[in-house]
Parts: sequence; structure tokens; C-alpha cells
Amino acid sequence: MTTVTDLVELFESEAQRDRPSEQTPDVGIVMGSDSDLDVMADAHDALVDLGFAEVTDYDDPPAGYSFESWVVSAHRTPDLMYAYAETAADRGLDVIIAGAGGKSADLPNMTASLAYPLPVVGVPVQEKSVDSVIGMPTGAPITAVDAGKSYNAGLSAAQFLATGDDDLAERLRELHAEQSDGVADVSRELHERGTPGFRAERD
Ligand code: AIR
Repeated sequence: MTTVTDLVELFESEAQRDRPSEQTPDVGIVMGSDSDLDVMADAHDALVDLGFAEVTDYDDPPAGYSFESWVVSAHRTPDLMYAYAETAADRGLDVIIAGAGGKSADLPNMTASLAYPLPVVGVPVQEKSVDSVIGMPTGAPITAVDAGKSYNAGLSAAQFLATGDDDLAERLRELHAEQSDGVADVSRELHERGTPGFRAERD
């Protein structure tokens, strides 16, 4: 069985490894519970749509932009949250996406404080989590998306990276254009089928 100590030691030893940046994940996705995964999987999907690959073995990293995923609970595993956030920059991460649900959704805001100045994109997993994710005091910033909008968190993370990478910026533009075309497609379909036909097709 894996213990919190095992994971803390893993993050600390990775931080000391000094791996070249092309061998470390660029984006870290953390969530308070695996019950958040249905929402947080959209961040995964956005990054995959942009060409990122998921790191599942630090010793066998994929080529190109990459990300990693972990469950880290601010309340059940505070030591793990500290270790994850405090080693993030040394482990090569450039941006963190952190999501949590419930009324005490503290993983995003605490991660933002601990990992500062690394940017953190907070995801309130539920509507009732919004205030606790975005309610940061002056001097302790967090970037956040609306409740459940973790796809946007994936895009925002890529936007941070794209400021120094024309190819990634181009891929973001392409994805945006694909989404615009999707609206145009659906618009024509609604118009041409008429409302009853369009609704019947969707049901
Ligand atoms: N949570 C987990 N540790 C601290 C907090 N705030 C959040 C999770 C999840 C919710 O509590 O992010 O959204 C319920 O978690 P669980 O594991 O009981 O399903």
C-alpha cells in the first residue's frame, strides 16, 4: 500500500533530481478526491486536445508537452499538499491546475500560496466551492475558472505556456477555430432541420 510518506518522498526526490525540463511534466493536475475526477477529467481532455501527453512514470516521460495527475487532499493529507506544492517548481512544473469540491475547497487556494510564484488555475468542482477557491487575500493570487469548467482550466494552463511557444499558441488558435466551426455546424443543423427535428435527433 502506498503511504503519504511514500508520495512525499517521491516528490522530494524528484525535486532533487534536476531532470532536464523536456523530461518533466509541464502542468500538474491535482484534485481533492478521486470523486472530483468526472469534473477534472475535462482538464485532461483539454490538454490532450492540445497535444499534451500524460506522464504516468517519471522515469519514462513522453516527448513534447506533458502533464501529470494526482489526488491531494488539503484536509485529509495536508503534508502531501505541502510537499506537492513546495516541490512543484523544482520538479519542473510551470503551472498547476488544482480542483476541489465542497464548501471548504481549500486545495486550490493553499496550493496557490505554497507554490507561489508558480501560477495556479483553481477549479471549483461544485457551485458551492466557488467562494473558497477564489476568495484570496491581496498579495496571494489565484487564477480560477467557473464551477466545473475544468476544460477551461486546461486551456488557461496552456495559455501560460504559450506565451513562450508559438507552436502551442497556434494550436490554441486552431482549437478555438474548431470550436467556432462546431457552433456554425450546429447552427445550420438547427436551422435546416427545424426545432422539432433537431430536438428529436438529440434525444
Ligand atoms: N475535499 C477533499 N479533501 C478536502 C476537500 N475539501 C473535497 C474533494 C471533494 C469533496 O471534498 O475535493 O470534492 C468530497 O470528497 P470525497 O472524497 O468525500 O468524495
